[in-house]
Amino acid sequence: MKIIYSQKHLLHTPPAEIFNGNMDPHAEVPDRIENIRKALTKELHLDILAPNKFSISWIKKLHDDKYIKFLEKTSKLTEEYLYPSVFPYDNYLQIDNDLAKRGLYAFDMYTPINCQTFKTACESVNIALTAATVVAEGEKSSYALCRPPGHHAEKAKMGGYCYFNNAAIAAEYLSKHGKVAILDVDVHHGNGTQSLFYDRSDVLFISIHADPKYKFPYFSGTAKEKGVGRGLGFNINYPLKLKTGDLAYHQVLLKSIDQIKIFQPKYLIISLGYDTHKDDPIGGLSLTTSYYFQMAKAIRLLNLSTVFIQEGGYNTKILGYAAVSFVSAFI
Ligand code: Q9C
Ligand code: ZN
Repeated sequence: MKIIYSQKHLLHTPPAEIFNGNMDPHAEVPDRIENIRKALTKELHLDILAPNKFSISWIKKLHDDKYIKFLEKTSKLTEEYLYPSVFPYDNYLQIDNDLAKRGLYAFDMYTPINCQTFKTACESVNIALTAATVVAEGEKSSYALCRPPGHHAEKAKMGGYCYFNNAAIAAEYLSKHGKVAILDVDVHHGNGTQSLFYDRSDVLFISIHADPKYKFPYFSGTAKEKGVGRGLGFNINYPLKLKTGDLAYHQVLLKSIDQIKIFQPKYLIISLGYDTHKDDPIGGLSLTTSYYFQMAKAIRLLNLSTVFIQEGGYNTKILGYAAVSFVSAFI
């Protein structure tokens, strides 16, 4: 398995997320990816590959032009992180005020922008696309150590610590070569990925997550969301009760795997979050470290060309162990 990593993510250091009027310390810290990288290289002796550069046109295939320009322009402004305060609600209006745009292109106050944001978000996409090309060229699997994460990012909105949707862009790239299934096992619903493929039948999206009635992103992730038009039936959500443990989780995973088999994709993308762990500070489910080995083993039995894309996971003490447990089943 090839691991794709770039140290540019170290420049991405959002200081705080604004929750209910409070500045809480930001959970999405550089140590997350550093700990995973160190564990995979030291314990499993896996090689690290640097990402290639890809044209911005790959991001433009799924994200709105004006949103991309806004992010690029705002990223030039300041070292201080900028947060939205006002959320314009008629997005067909011509909005010229930059402060208003901050809220137009965001759905929460957890995802601030500074002079490093555009660069690091683009590099995160480069990592995902490199992992996709490695697999398209014949490698059985690859693991993209993406940061910032991506699965909450929508066509024209950032949120949930995500700016560009790394997994969705990798899926779009691979879908030129064949059908793609995306299995999202981050503890949060992948609202961004869902919305980007909601009307498509060539990309299957399945998400297993903590019930959005109680957990972020709150506004999406119910079992009723099944896709529209040609995409009807190609979007599947499994919201789980809080504190769901290994055994109950595994039943749902096996069901998802059966649905992927029926779809017969050429490629599989796993949006991989270790925030399903029982000791994650924001997650809500109760998986054990050793369960990640079982999870990966079941996924491996599909015998598909597979790209792992790092999403969440916020307990920096367990991330290295969780990643080693997961990846051990794939090598
Ligand atoms: N006050 C990903 O896992 N909500 N994003 C935190 C704590 C934000 C998670 C609430 C969760 C975003 C990629
Ligand atoms: Zn998450």
